[in-house]
Amino acid sequence: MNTNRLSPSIEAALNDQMTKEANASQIYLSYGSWADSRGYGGISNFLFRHAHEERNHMMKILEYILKRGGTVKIVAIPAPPPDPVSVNDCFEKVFGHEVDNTNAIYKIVKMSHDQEDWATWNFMQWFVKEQTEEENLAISLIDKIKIAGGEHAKDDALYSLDRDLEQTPDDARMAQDVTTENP
Ligand code: OFO
Repeated sequence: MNTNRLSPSIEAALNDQMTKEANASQIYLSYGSWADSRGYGGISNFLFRHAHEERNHMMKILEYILKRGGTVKIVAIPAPPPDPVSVNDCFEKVFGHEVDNTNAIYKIVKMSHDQEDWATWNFMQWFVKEQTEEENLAISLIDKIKIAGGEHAKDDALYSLDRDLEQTPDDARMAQDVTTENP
């Protein structure tokens, strides 16, 4: 009896997404190592924590495929892109990677909607929310570097930014959580 509750195309898309999350984790690891080697311990700490989060996203998808009776395929993870050339470039690249990942998530949401696979649609909603948070966080990084001077940020501004990021929480505040008492 076939107990696989995933269609072949959704199973394949989820497996691909699992690899994308693993790839995102490697990218954060690689950028974090770059930041540390340039003396930005706070930025690197922030990126390493994020690498860990991406790994957890990969596990969530792996577990979901198994729970739906599907087959997990572990494949090679593509190498991360070349190192950023500056902190500004690093944050812009982080934003770009998050947007790419959001688009990949949306494709699975659409696919599950089209195939009326409501379990997968429902499961993917967690990722839709998570990507909104992560894009939010990446936008706030770009805002911070803009204030520090963008590509022309001076050492003292980068020093404060680095210290600030060490304390930055991993989760961004969502618009839907805001109230008039707590704007
Ligand atoms: Fe997996 O959340 Fe970012 O990419």
